[in-house]
Amino acid sequence: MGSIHPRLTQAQQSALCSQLGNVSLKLLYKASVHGYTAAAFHQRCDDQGPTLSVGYNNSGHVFGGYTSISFNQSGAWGNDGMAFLFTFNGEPSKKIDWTTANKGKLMYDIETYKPTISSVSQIRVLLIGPVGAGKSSFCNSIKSIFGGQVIKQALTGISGPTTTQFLTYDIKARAEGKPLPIVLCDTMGLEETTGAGLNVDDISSIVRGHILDKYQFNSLVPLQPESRAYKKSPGPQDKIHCVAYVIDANKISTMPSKLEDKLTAIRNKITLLGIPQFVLLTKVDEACPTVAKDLKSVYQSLYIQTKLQEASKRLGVIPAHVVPVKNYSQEQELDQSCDILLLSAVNQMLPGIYRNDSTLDII
Ligand SMILES: Nc1nc2c(ncn2[C@@H]2O[C@H](COP(=O)(O)OP(=O)(O)OP(=O)(O)O)[C@@H](O)[C@H]2O)c(=O)[nH]1
Ligand SMILES: [Mg+2]
Repeated sequence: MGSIHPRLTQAQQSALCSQLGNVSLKLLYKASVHGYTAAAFHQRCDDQGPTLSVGYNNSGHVFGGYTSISFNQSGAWGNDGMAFLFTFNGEPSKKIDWTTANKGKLMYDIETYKPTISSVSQIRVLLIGPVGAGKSSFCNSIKSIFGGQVIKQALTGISGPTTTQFLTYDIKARAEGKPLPIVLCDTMGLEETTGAGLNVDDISSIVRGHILDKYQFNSLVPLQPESRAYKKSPGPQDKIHCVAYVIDANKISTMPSKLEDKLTAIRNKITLLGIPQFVLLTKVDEACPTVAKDLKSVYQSLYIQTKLQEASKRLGVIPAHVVPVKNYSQEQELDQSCDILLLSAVNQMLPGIYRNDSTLDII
């Protein structure tokens, strides 16, 4: 269209194109140039095939819709199974430094992190989420980064091994072989059906430090205080200091309501205990082909952005605490971008613990 250009940035255009398949965009109508009238709009946009409409407001929000059928003036309703709405919020997309130097810094920051809770040398992060979301893979991934090679300690798999025990992972920093000040606690996956998967009542016991490492979960009956496996007087080091909900980016929109109810019940308990909560949005590579090709585009992907927003709403966790990750799954070798995204996620959880320190005493 000569020298008339859309206001959409290149990144926003690529994000939209990544949802539409192999297409190129052509500007048909720009209200500020062609006139803010329905007649001017229809003159340029009718019968043009699939169309994207984009609006901009003064707060920097960009929003719009896609229709696969042409605009026309027949006045009749149209049916379009391909139509969708989208928004970009006004904040600039998060910038990550993807350099080797930053990877080193992120690792150093984690290794040297000092928990501010008295008598606690290691922060315990509890991973909770539906079956197959990537909890065990996240433990393996963080272990791999600090071990300098892909490690598969925790058993993972879609139809294969599923976690049935409470498993805590001490992670050694390669340099000195010292355990990191963060312990990842893996759990059994949540399931939609009542009486299947992790029993929600076990979560309070885990969080309060009553459940020991390697405890075999029973979906039907939560661990009872009379049981020998129940730690009667846990210390501050046994308690959970941070909760991360591990959610598959591909499944957030279709999450069954019963599963969402379980997550809401869990969140309400954790919130009452004053424990900081995060969401790790996994499998961003499977969710968006652009991200699969280049993980560095993760914060530019419109699709991932909408999934992050959706996860924040459904889980009731503030947007700043919802972070995208790609775990190691089939890979044989470490990848710097993958490491940096995972390390950024861990780093983001650490200062949160510091801010909420004062409320931890009431657990
Ligand atoms: N592509 C991709 N695959 C992933 C990612 N995270 C996990 N996976 C794969 O998803 C499957 C399930 O991962 P797990 O780590 O076993 O999931 P989980 O949450 O521990 O599952 P349960 O123990 O059954 O609750 C495995 O095949 C992983 O390789 C990811 O970020 N990207
Ligand atoms: Mg698992």
